[in-house]
Amino acid sequence: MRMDVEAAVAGVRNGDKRALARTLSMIEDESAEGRTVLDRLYPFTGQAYKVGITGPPGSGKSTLTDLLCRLLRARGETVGILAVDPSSPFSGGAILGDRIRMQTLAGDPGVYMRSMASRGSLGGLAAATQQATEALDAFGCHWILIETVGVGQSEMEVVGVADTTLLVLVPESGDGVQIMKAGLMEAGEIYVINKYDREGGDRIEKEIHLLLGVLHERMPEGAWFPPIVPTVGIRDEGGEALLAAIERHRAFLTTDPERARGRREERARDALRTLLRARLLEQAWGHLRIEERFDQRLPEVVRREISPYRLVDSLLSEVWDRMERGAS
Ligand SMILES: Nc1nc2c(ncn2[C@@H]2O[C@H](COP(=O)(O)OP(=O)(O)OP(=O)(O)O)[C@@H](O)[C@H]2O)c(=O)[nH]1
Ligand SMILES: [Mg+2]
Repeated sequence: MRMDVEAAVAGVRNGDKRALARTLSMIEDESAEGRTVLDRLYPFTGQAYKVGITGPPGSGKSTLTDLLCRLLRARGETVGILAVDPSSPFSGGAILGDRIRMQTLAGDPGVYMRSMASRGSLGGLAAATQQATEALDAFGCHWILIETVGVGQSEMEVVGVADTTLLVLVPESGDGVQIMKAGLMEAGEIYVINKYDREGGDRIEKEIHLLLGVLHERMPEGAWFPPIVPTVGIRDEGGEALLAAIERHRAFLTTDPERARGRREERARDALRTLLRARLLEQAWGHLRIEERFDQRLPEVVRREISPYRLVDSLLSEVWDRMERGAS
């Protein structure tokens, strides 16, 4: 085991894609080796810039990820791509399709691509994504693009790992009120209206602009005003403008030292909290066999012999008891 860890650390540092793949698998498996590798790699992280790409299914996230990747490669930058699917415990058809479509990129030594699915993991996909970006960072990727399908809470947590988040909408995403209701508005630092070749792009652009104006008024002085970038992903249109918007946001975050420091702190706090939460759940649920006890005692609740509130208290005290005993 020890050897595995050493080999993985050295391999990742030396740009060996096989070692990186092995490390990412360890992370997905939530293994102790994976954490040791990450611990050793940590001093070499902090260089990559992370961009989250989220939005409703089929809005063009993969198309734009691919486009951004090609533009970055043309500048000589290296790119890591994580395709994350919170909704499915398996790598879904869409991601698989993307993989085939993106094979042109896969042959490029400056690109590393990986899809990640939740596998029903309690530890949380956000934590696994966070860790995966750290491995890619230590591997030397200049940019990490994190594509996530969907727009729910877990997707937001996944893209929360990113420095800049793109919210990809399309003319069919509905009117402003629908977008508001879907909880989409607070999500992005950059709004992309993809499929601008279709009817209604200018309409949705105006509505989003108005909504952003209203939201911005409630923000503190000097807050970032999210730009709206129209794109036609399938025709490679708008990619440069999108990259320029990302660079502007990056500059916004990094040029003011005070803001940059605050941001780093916030990031570290988020990362720690995500990890801690994931580990707590994993330990309580997994190692301490709470699930077995849960199943054993469920019938008591069904028969109304005990209330769920009392049962939860009782299960938790069992967990703490066992943890204490395990620790001593
Ligand atoms: N008309 C039009 N079609 C586009 C555009 N961009 C992407 N598409 C098409 O829209 C479909 C979905 O694109 P993807 O990039 O796979 O979308 P996605 O958001 O990654 O999809 P999921 O990962 O399944 O949620 C594909 O058939 C694309 O060819 C665009 O600008 N205009
Ligand atoms: Mg996709």
